[in-house]
Formats: sequence, C-alpha cells, structure tokens
Amino acid sequence: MIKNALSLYFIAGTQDCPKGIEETLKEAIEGGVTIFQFREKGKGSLQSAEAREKLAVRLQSICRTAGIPFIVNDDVELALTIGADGVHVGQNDAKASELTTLLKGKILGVSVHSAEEAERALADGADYVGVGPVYPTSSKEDAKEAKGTAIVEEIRNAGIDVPMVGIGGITAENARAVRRAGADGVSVISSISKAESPLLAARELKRAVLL
Ligand code: TZP
Ligand code: MG
Repeated sequence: MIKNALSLYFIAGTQDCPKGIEETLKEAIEGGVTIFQFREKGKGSLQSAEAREKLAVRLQSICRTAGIPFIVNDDVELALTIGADGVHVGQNDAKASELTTLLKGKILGVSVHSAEEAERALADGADYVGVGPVYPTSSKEDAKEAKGTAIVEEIRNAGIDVPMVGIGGITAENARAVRRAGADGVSVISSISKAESPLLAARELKRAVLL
C-alpha cells in the first residue's frame, strides 16, 4: 500500500549531504525512512551522466537491501536504465499522462501546488502527489511561496483522495501538523541530510508522523 510507504519520505542528492550521501542514506534508513528519492540537482550536484548513474546504482542497492522503494527525480531515462521503483516529476517535467505507459507498473509521483493540479495528477495516473512547499525551504532554489498546512487541507477538503506527502521545511517539530492536515506522510531533505545524526533525526521524524 503506497500510503504506508509514504510515511517518512527522504529525498537527497550529493549536494544535500555534508556527511556523504551513502552514509546519510544508510543512517536515515536505520532511523526509519520508508522511501527514498534520488534528487541530484542544483549547486554541488554531480553533472556527468555517468557519475550520476553510478551513484544511483549504489543508492538503489542500499534501498533494495533495506526493502524500501528507490525513486528517481526527473530523470526518466536513468530510472528506466537502472530499473528504479519509480519516478518523481514536477509540473514542468515530462507529462505524467505520457509517462504511465513508459513506466509500466512503476511508482509515479508528481509535485503539485493546488487542488486543481492534484486532481489532474490523479487523473493522469499519478500514484501519489508531493504538495508544497508547506514551510519555507532553502533546499530548492526556485521554490514557490510556502502555503502552510492549508494547502494540504485544501486538497483533502476538495475530496481528492490521492496518496499525498507534504514537502518543504518539514521537521520533527512541525511534521505532525502536516499529517493532521491530511497528508499520508512527510518528505524531507535537510532535516535529515543536514542533521549531525541523520539516524536520530529520522527516528524523531518517524515518531512525529505517527498520529
Ligand atoms: N520541493 C518543494 S520544497 C523542496 C522541494 C524539492 C525542498 C524540500 O527540502 P527541505 O530541506 O526538506 O525543506
Ligand atoms: Mg522536477
């Protein structure tokens, strides 16, 4: 059941992990993350396709050993080449409706910023949506304005029953509010990747998302 897998969604790339991405991911998994997205993007990210693929394969193997889904951000070709469990795309990436055939049975996630976009993503075949930014974030250069938990409520109040995670500025302190607003889980970059102990950070978040 995808909703359960979404409860603590860790997203990261090289650029987000001062401790190194492999160590960070291993700790995060030990702390209880339930799904991982490889998002190699922005300042400090690997640029060569070869280096990205090599890293993706190593991270995929860590996820496989742990039994959690491995999702690739944006790069459909990479996801297909290495046989990832799924792909996550934004509103300006490949169209969800065109991906479903290509991805056959893989998990498709779509970023949305309104009830209307959530409705369309669901109709286009998304398996889940990421909604945000809920709180201000410094992990995404072109992030839209933070909308608070109201954006999560807006989607639920519109009666859209899509599996959903909140994203943007989520920490152990505010994660429960995101769940209470109607999200099935929370997705985080920095509150795990930049923590002194990604393991303890993940563990605290895990406790916070249990309602
Ligand atoms: N999309 C909306 S906010 C965001 C993305 C990828 C970044 C979330 O990072 P953080 O560090 O958890 O705020
Ligand atoms: Mg994108």
